[in-house]
Amino acid sequence: TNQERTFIAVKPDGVQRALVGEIIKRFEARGYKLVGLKLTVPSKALAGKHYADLKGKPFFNGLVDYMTNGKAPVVAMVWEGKDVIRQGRRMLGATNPLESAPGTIRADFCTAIGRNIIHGSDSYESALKEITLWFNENELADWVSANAEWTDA
Ligand code: DAT
Ligand code: MG
Repeated sequence: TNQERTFIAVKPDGVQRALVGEIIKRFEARGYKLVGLKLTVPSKALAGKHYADLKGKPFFNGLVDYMTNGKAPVVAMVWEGKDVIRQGRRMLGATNPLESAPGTIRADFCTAIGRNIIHGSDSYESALKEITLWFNENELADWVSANAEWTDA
């Protein structure tokens, strides 16, 4: 099924820059369903697991510090809907804002790869891993959107 879930997080710079509402608005307006939402300052262990594939990169320590130093929390979310993993990545835009297409979140709201305001899972396997890492099962809401018959045909 294409009814899938993805992990989306507004990073601390996105929270500081008051872009949480704008980002939620884009996913809601697209027709996606919010099933998980919380403010949290992740531990270094959590951030390290989240970015495990980047261990050894020169920017890894800076990345973990920026995510975990508590200057602002992360807004962790789970969104559900048709093709939401791939569509979510398209809505975010390329990792480097210099390469992000205009109209994407990163192109519209940021300039630096190291402060690119938002995370989105890049595959089904990543989404499953990240949702499990950031949320307990009882923090996810199973609910039927009244819009579903109009958005999901
Ligand atoms: P994405 O967040 O688009 O999945 P990624 O998984 O390759 O990109 O990297 C995770 C984050 O690490 C990215 O959003 C920002 C940071 N990052 C990646 N490459 C970087 C670089 N060359 N310099 C600084 N930060 C970088
Ligand atoms: Mg990634």
